[in-house]
Amino acid sequence: MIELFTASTPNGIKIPIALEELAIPYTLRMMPMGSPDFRSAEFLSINPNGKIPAIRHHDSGRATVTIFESGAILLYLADTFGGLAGATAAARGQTLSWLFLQVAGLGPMMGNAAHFRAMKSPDPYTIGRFHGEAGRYLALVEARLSETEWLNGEAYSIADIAHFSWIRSAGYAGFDLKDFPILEAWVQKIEKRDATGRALARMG
Ligand SMILES: N[C@@H](CCC(=O)N[C@@H](CS)C(=O)NCC(=O)O)C(=O)O
Repeated sequence: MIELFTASTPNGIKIPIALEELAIPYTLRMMPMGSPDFRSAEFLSINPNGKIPAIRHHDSGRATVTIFESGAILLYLADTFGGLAGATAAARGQTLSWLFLQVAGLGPMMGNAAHFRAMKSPDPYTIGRFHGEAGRYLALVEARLSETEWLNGEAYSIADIAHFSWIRSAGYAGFDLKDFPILEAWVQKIEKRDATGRALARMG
């Protein structure tokens, strides 16, 4: 059984989507932003960085496994339960490349673009820097998806799940997906997947 500590945020929804795709049973421990649970001794023992998502995997007969960082959790689930990481070496390489690009690049840039845009007196340089970089990443993913249906070039994977979770919320960072028609169609396609629907419904 997987115990998932999460919230309805772009990083937080990645994990239930992957769990539903892989048909892995899980219990939800919802942690609304600002909750004191983020600083609890129990949660810090799972993620010393005090951020969601994080998981505890209770596997009968084996030591309990704890994992934090959304990219690490996605990879753990794919490797442990099999699937969503590319069936060939080439596709796995592309899955890892696009997954790491999301967690280290597109995610932080979009998060900062949204954060600084929401300030009372936004600083034009800061906005330009983060909005510009986030837009560059969106264009990069759009260009990739103009060549291949899914990011790893083979099949739907944890790389698509990681990007989808952020790109569907691009409006918060000041983008309109109408300006990225290929991304918009790809987001709609992922939203229509049964597993995505079940995950988003459970997250509330
Ligand atoms: N690099 C981390 C980022 C995690 C993260 O920033 N989580 C946010 C929500 S999306 C959070 O827990 N914020 C609460 C806080 O910082 O107190 C990942 O990919 O898991």
